[in-house]
Amino acid sequence: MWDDLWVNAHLATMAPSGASGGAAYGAIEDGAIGVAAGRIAWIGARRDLPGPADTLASRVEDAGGAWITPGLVDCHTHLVWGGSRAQEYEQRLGGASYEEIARAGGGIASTVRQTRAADEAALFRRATQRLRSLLDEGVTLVEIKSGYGLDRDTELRLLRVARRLGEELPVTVATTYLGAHAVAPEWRDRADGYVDFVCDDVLPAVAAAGLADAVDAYCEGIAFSPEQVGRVFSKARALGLPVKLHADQFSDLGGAALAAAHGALSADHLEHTTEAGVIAMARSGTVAVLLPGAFYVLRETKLPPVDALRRHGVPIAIATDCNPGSSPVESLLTAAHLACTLFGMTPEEALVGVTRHGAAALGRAASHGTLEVGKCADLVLWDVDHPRDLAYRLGARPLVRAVRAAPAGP
Ligand code: DI6
Ligand code: FE
Repeated sequence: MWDDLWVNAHLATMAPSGASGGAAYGAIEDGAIGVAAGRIAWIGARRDLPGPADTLASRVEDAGGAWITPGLVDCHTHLVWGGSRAQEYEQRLGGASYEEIARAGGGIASTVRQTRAADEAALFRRATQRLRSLLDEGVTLVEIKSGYGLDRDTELRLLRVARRLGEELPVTVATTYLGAHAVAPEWRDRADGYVDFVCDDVLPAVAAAGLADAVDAYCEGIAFSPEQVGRVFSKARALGLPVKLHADQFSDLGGAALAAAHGALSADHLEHTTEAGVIAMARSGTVAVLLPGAFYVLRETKLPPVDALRRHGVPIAIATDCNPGSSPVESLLTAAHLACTLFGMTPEEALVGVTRHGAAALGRAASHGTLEVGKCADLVLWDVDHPRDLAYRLGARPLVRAVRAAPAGP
């Protein structure tokens, strides 16, 4: 009756309750998973299977005693860009700050120049290499933002590359249009005009082409004001696109509350978010996406309000923020480890952050992020003693196999 039946495995379902009865990590020791048409049809303890294994499925898969988790979710990346900013890393190590470099025409503007000069094939090739690093660690759902083209044609090119990555590699890609990342060079000193261009020219084209699943913006002193972000968000929502925000990374501009006021899927970074911002996020159901890779690489010291997020019940996701400037991080398990070591999250919180809450940050909680009946059968097999090892070990390669489902329909 099923296509596949996985046995000889321990399951970290990452579901808050359900088949595990609320155990830590949603764990089911000596579990079994039945898969039909790419979705989980049955999950539970092996002893509760409704019959002998070989009568239940066309194929019985022996997991060899592995722990199985849901496919990992990297819910914040900028994977597609041209060129390199390694020399800015050297400048920062020599004492220059990220903001100084940005204000002097480096930073995002430097990657924009290099990205515009790259053709689609070159962009695809380099992004494929980065994406493979993530897939080798069990990522099966990844968000990819544009934002290094800024003009209409290059932004559309980046989003097309992102869509193609999802077609040609075994991963589900959620695309995000991030036109309000920096003021495009041709709009220098005319930020409001650039925001009009984003709203009136690029956003409608992106929406009409079906190239974006969401819209993001960068709210910061070196980027866009809350008022400018509000205009982008209003237009995005009028076009039926959900929004998310780079919020309160270097300063508190009220980004978390702004995101919440627009019903954002997520507000990301949040180092400088106040309790009032956290409360607003709790009310709107906005996920907090913490990005410890950027915090680490920029050697930041102001910690995000993890305790307040916990107290107010805001779901916390963890992502790589893979980008050429602040977070050249191509490992989601490293981000999970850093979330524990730098932000004081528990290994279980970190693993929830790269599964269930990552899926929620992408509006895909119904299909991804946990091992539960009805969800995509994206399964990752790990050679670990316990799921906590995934956040504890740094630089390990414990993946045995990632199995990505390709279910018919949404
Ligand atoms: N995400 C971003 O988009 C910016 N910072 C961040 O954490 C800028 C990334 C860059 O420097 O290219
Ligand atoms: Fe980012």
